[in-house]
Amino acid sequence: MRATVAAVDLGASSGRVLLGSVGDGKLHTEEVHRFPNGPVRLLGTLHWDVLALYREVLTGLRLAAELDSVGLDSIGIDSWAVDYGLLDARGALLGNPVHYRDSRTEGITPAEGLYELNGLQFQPFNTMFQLMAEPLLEHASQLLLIPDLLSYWLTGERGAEYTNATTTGLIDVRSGRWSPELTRDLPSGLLPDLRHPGDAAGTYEGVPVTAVGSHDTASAVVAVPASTERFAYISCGTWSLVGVELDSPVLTAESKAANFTNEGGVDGTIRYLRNVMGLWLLQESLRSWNTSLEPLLKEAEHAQGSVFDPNDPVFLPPGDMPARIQQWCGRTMTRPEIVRSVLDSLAIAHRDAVADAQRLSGKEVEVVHIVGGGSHNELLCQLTADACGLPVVAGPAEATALGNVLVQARAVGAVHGTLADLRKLVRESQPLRRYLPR
Ligand code: LFR
Repeated sequence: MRATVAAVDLGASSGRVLLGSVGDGKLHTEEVHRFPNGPVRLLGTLHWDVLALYREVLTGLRLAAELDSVGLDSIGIDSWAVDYGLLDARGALLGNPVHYRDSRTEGITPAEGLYELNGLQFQPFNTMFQLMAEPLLEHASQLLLIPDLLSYWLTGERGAEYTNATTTGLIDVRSGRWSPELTRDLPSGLLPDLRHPGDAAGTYEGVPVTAVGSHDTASAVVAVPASTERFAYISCGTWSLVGVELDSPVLTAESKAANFTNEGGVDGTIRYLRNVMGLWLLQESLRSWNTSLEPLLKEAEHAQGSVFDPNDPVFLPPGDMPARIQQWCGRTMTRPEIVRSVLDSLAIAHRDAVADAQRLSGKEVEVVHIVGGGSHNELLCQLTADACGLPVVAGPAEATALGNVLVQARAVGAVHGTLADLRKLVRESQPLRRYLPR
C-alpha cells in the first residue's frame, strides 16, 4: 500500500507543509508551502500570531490536496512545545497564546521534588510555570497545546498529544499520565484526555487527522537515520536538543543537577536530553545586523572566536544578541568573530551534552547525528565532530517533518515496524553527509 500524507511542521522561525508519499519501502517528500513565523509584541507581552499560523496551515493543506490528485490519506501537526491556548466553556479562544520567550516567568524557581515526579529539566517557560503567571486561568475551561489547538480548529475534536504533553511538567514520568499531584491546583477538566502518536484525532474535510509526535523534537528523533542503537542526536534548529534515546527515565540527583530532561518519545521511548540555546544565537544576531548568514559563515572559518556559555539565561529573550555576546566575552568583536564564537561555543556545549548524556544514562554512543536546519551548517557540523571526537552524520534537515510523515504513514498502514524500520527508510532516501573528527 502507498499513502500520501500532509505534515504540518511549525518552527519558531518558520512553518512548512510537506506532502509525503510512503510505500513499497520508499519515502518521498515535497515541500508545498513555507511561511515565516515570529513573535509579536503586544502591550509589552510577547505573543504568537496563532490565527495567521492557522491560515497558513489551511493554505498549505489546500496546496497539498491540489497536488495530490488521488486524495490525502492523513494530516498530522507538530510544533514547538510548552505553549498553549486557553478555551472558554464554549470552546472559544481566550486571548492570544503567549510566546515562551516572554518575560512573565522570569525569576520563577522550581519546587522541591519536582524532578523526581516529572523528570523534566528546569526551564522557566515550561507550561506549568507559565500557568503560575497566567491571568486568564480562572476563566479557562480547557488548555490545548499549540498543535492540539490547530488540530481542534481543523476537526472540532480535542485531545492532548502525549509527547508534547510531557513538556508541560504536569505528566508523571513513571505512569505517563497527568499527575494528580502536579495538577491538583488547576481547574478540573482543564487538561484534555491524552492521545498517542498514531491515534486518530478527527477529520478535516473528510481526511483523517492523525496524532503524531506533536512535539517537534519527538518527530525529529523518529527521523534520525541511525543504523545502530548506539547513537546520540542533536536536533539543531532554533534550539539544539542534545541527547540519547532510552527505554526508561533517569531521575538521579546527578541527572537533575546536570539539567537533563526525560521527555516522552514516540513508541514509549524516553528522549533523554538537554536544551542547548542553539541557532537562536545566530538568528537573533542576524536580525540585529539585518543581514544573511552565508557570507559571514565563510569569513567565520578563519576568524578567532571566544567561548561563552550559550545556556546563560541572558541569551533567552529576544533583543540585541551581538551586544550580549560581546559583553559576556568581555571584548569587542567583528561580525565574523561573533559568528565564530557562537559556533565554537555551541560545538563545546554539544560535546558536553553528549558526554553527560552517556555518563548519566550509562548508554555509550559511537556516532552523533545532527538533524534539522543546523545540519546544513558545515562549519558547525565539523566543529561538533572535532569537539566530540566522534563521527557526525548530518541530515536530514527536515527531520521533524519526516518523522511526522512516517508516524502517519505507519498509522494508515503504508509502512510497518519499529522506529528502527522507520529510520532505515530515512537513511535510504535522504542525502546525508559524514564529518570525521580532525
Ligand atoms: C524546539 C522546542 C524544544 C523546546 C522549545 C520550546 O523547537 O520544541 O524542544 O524546548 O522548542 O518549546
